[in-house]
Amino acid sequence: MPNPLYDTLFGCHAGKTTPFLYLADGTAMTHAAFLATAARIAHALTKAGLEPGDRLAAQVEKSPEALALYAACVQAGIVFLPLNTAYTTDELTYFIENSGARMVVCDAAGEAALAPIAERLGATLKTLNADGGGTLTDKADAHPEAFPTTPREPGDLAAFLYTSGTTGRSKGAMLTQDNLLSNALTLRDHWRFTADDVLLHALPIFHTHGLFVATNVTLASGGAMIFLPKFDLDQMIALMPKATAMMGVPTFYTRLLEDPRFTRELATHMRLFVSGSAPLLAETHIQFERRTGHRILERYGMTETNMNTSNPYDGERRAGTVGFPLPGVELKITDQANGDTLPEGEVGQIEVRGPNVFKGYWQMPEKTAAELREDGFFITGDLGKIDEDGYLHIVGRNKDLIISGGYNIYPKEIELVLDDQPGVLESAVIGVPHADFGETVLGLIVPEPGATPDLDAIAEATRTALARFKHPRKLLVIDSLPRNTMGKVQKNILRDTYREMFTPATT
Ligand code: MCA
Ligand code: AMP
Repeated sequence: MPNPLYDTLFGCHAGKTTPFLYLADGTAMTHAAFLATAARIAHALTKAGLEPGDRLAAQVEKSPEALALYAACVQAGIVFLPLNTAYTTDELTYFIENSGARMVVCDAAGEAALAPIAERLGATLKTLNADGGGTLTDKADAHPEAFPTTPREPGDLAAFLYTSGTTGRSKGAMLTQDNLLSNALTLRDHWRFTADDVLLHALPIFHTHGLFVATNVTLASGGAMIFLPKFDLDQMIALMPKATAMMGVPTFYTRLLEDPRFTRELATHMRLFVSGSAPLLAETHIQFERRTGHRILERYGMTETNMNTSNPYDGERRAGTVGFPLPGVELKITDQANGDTLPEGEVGQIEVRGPNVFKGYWQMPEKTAAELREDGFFITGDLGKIDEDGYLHIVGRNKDLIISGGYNIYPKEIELVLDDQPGVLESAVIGVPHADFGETVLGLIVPEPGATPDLDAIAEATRTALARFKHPRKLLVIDSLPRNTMGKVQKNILRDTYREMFTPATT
């Protein structure tokens, strides 16, 4: 009985002693060793009582074992729910509760804080540390290195990824086996990945970019990854000559360009640089080509859809655009008012349909209905236009979203915390340009009449409630928020007023 995602990405490498992961300590892990680790973990999961369709929430550091946990879930038919390592206990509680996770895997350092929550919610708690040890893998070592793969249908769920919303409540995007598999195969072919490729992997593996794009594409091609715990400029420079491809958020590219050691020679062995998750400035694209002779290939995707469009591999990679719809993906620009398709060149909302588009938001039928049309088109919330040559330009967002260093931040979530603080009447959180992160978070606070809010105490409250990357880099007290005649806060005016606050970057 088949399990298409496991069979195509993992099972096909059974018995291969080819390198899969090159690690920062100079060692390598073969495909066979990786699969054996995954199989042992799959045994540990099923022994702990997990069944196909159960959710497993993992907040773990990047390591071969963390990746093997993903493979184990796919092999055992368990829905994998990776979580940003920066999330606070408050944030984690929501994800565990909302997803109904039956197992939570965390670093030993987080165990004490999560234990009462896991117990209250009836989830088993296991640990997996950055060095691969922990209660999950210690037990797993005793298990056989083969696991009978659980059969799955293409429409069965493979993963949940949480994405925030304009109301501040995160939504669990349900991704099926086929969503992940179809996209991995399309990207592999489109970007010409083969078993000869070595991908320089410095992205986190708890988001689409690092897990379902970079990793799945490498697995689908039989290639290898230089698997770094995180982006570290010195390591990137030292290891790039051993790689053939890199995928990164724009911050990776601006940081590389700032370093004089990053030269044309360093990139001669590379055949492809891919950028996504946030807009790549045309200026960065041009500077990169001047320095290296390579044109970065920019693509566009979302948690709910994986990848939708890509610049061409062979044709012109056009700066400031995200290219064309991928094979199998339909894309249209529509009128926000009535959903009608707009003529070429006009700006409207971007809608996509294809095998990559998710199944809906977990237990949120109204939110699903609001964004996923009955005919299968997903309303992305991005605004764009298609130029006369067919390239898609993303010109803005129809959603209140900040993207900082490739991480999405929904202002509403932060405003809810700020509004709750003593002396605060109301607040507005905006994204302002930042040289390193692209955008960063600015919090504007309107005090209650006669009150003087304690900004240090407010900053402390955000630290407890929200992951570090969401913290406002600065809090400012202002008299009032600009509003339109409907009473809606005019964030565009605030963004214009404060646009130079962090440029050039000082924080
Ligand atoms: C770290 N910090 C951040 C960010 N990252 N603050 C805001 N935005 C961030 N992205 C905090 C750190 O906790 C630290 O706080 C301070 O900022 C400076 O950290 P630094 O050492 O400079 O950062 P870093 O550790 O080098 O990380 C920067 C990074 C990283 C390499 C850009 O954020 C990263 O790997 N981003 C990739 C995100 C990603 O994979 N996105 C894909 C989502 P303190 O000073 O207090 O300690 S998937 C997606 O969007 C869709 C589907 C798609 O199309 O791909
Ligand atoms: P996420 O919630 O992580 O799925 O983020 C998806 C959002 O990131 C998209 O809706 C876009 O707003 C943005 N995004 C992803 N890739 C690009 C890109 N190449 N250019 C501009 N925005 C992008």
